[in-house]
Amino acid sequence: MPVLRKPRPAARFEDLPTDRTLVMGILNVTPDSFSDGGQHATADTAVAAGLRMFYAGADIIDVGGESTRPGAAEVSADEEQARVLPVVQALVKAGALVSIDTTRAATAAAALEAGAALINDVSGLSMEPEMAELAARTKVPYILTHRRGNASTMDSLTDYGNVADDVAAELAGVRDKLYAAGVAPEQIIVDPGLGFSKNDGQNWELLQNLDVLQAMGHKVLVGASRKRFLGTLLTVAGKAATPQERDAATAAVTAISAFRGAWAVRVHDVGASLDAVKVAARMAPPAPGAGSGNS
Ligand code: PMM
Repeated sequence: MPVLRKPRPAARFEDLPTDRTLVMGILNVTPDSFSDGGQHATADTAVAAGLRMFYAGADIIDVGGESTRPGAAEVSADEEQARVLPVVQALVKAGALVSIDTTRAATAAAALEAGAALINDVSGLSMEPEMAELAARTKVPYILTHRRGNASTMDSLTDYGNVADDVAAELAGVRDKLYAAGVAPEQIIVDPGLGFSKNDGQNWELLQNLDVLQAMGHKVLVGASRKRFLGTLLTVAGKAATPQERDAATAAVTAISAFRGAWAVRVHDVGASLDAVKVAARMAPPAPGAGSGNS
């Protein structure tokens, strides 16, 4: 007799833990992302990698089908959707909570249809303003990432006065467009967009001043994983650390971001960041009035 497995209930955003920073695992289904490109070039290998992250404890799996690295080649919407949709479907079926990393409203809509629960738009609404209507209509959380220009121009758009203040002000400007389209404040998650139109020093300054973003009143997501500024920091004998050599530094950024109250971190190495998050949660000062538990 065939063994009938009970279908897993779909994961829900509302059920995510609230007593610690969340860990979002990165799943790039692309041939050319800067650190894991080519590893998950087919749906099967991508699903397997996503499941590994899910079983390692990732709270959210962020699936993307177009590389966002500076100067990356554009893929068509059809190609992007052919890459991500089977992966989203399979991970949702396995019980994972999935976000869709795309700058295209049509891809986001198709991924939501396939079961994704969050929109992660690294363009900060600058590519397709229809994203705002989609978020308003579907009421799903929308990750608003700071970026100037596009993948080809962003590296040259790094003129800021005070980078944290400027990023917060520019995000607030886009947020107003989201509000005007009918998106609710609690749907919005803000992200400083580390590495997107920021130089190394500006990335550090943003991490040092996360409170400026937190003061906007939204959840804050930090995406530092394996980024170039970590490679530069870890330079040995004039050679920057490779992306794969940046995971311990990424976990250190996770610990500090979590300690400072980030809502989530977006990382490649889920296990290391989960451990870091647990350390930070244990070290955080107890809420006023909370007992020691030993009495
Ligand atoms: N970085 C990348 C892609 N998507 N999404 C958000 N919200 N924040 C980020 O910092 C971010 C992102 C680029 O890194 P990858 O190639 O490792 O995915």
